[in-house]
Amino acid sequence: MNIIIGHSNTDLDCLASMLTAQKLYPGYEMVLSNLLNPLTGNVVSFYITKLSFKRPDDLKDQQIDNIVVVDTRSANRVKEFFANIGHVEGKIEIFDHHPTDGSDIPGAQLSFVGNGANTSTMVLKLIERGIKLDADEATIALTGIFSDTQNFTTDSVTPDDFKAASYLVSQGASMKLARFFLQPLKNDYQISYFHSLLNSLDFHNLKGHEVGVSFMDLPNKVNGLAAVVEQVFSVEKADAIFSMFHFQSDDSTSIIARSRKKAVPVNKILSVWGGGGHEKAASATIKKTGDMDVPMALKAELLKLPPDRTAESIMTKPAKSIPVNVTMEEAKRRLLEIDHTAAPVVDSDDRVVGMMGNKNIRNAEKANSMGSPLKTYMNTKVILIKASNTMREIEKIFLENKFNHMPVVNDDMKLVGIITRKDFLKAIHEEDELAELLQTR
Ligand SMILES: [Mn+2]
Repeated sequence: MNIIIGHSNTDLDCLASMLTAQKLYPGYEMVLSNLLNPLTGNVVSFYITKLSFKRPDDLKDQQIDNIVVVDTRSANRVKEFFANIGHVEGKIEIFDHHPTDGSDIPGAQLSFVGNGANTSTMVLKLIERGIKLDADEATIALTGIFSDTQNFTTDSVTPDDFKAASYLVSQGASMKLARFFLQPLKNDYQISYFHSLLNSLDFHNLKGHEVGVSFMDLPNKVNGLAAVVEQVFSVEKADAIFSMFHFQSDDSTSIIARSRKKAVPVNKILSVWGGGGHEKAASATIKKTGDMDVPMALKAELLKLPPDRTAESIMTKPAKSIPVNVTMEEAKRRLLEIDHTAAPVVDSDDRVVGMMGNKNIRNAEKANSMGSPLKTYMNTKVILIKASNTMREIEKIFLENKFNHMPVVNDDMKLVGIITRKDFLKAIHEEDELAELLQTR
């Protein structure tokens, strides 16, 4: 028997990768994990008459010739299949878009393409070979791409993800159905947990990272909590959230975490409890909670994070300024030299007392009073950023004020730098690269 497998806790990209792999490898049997994520469970149940799967148990005592593995290269994530497989006669081929977790399946031939969704890579192969899909297959594949790329908004998205999606739409993929399958909370109890979770989140600013933390004590285990956490995360703007669920029935505690910031890698943080996942989504289970104060232990882990960037690390320094005691004529000359549309005005102690911009100069020119003191024309309303302000705080300052140039001051209120909106956006854009630097330090 030739088989196609994906990772345990099968997600939509994995399911779609299996389905598209079967178009490339006709006659191969899809073997489905015993553990499906809730969205995958829904798709499988709606298409149960169309899709046929073997289960890991069906592999027992079977001769397995060739294996195609999709959406994972990790031996840890395919254990439930290989536990039932003896000697593999033929070859093992892997199609994956994840970096290695250090436990690559041995003896396999790896094809790694770093698209946002693994399904995209498979679909491109279908395009290459002129293989068509029916509307249902195209819909499932598109759902997989939407899901892993978070509707084409993850950093990992490539032009090929769009190319694959475009092909799937041409094959009749239904947006209506894709939307329906991606609707995460299908059960009433999930909606109710969604509201409780939203209300129980506590926000902490930990070294500049905004982290939401919740703890719920539940009598019994519940399915679909990850989807609830995901949904809460999508409406909250925290950098990361950690939702702890204690189940009284067996005294276990699950921690489900989501992050949108590379400097807060949830998989690394949860790895102390043997958690799995990736930087942006991970979970861990503490089997016997006992006397352990899980929220405290989690906070201790979070405090090990490197601090977020501050105004000091993203500002332009030294800030060029204009002394307050000059004339408008001189102010104009200085501003030209500074080559910005505005600059801070400082007193003899380097304290910011106002802002001088092109507009102020034009006003003085119109009034024909370039000889008058700068003071008469400068903007006295100044918004200051403190050198210690975090990215979050800077963001808030920019959102609440319309100025483009924000002087940065130290604890003594002396001018030390300047941040423009462009500087801030550039810093956001470069966040990931900087986060990597911070972590390797
Ligand atoms: Mn994937």
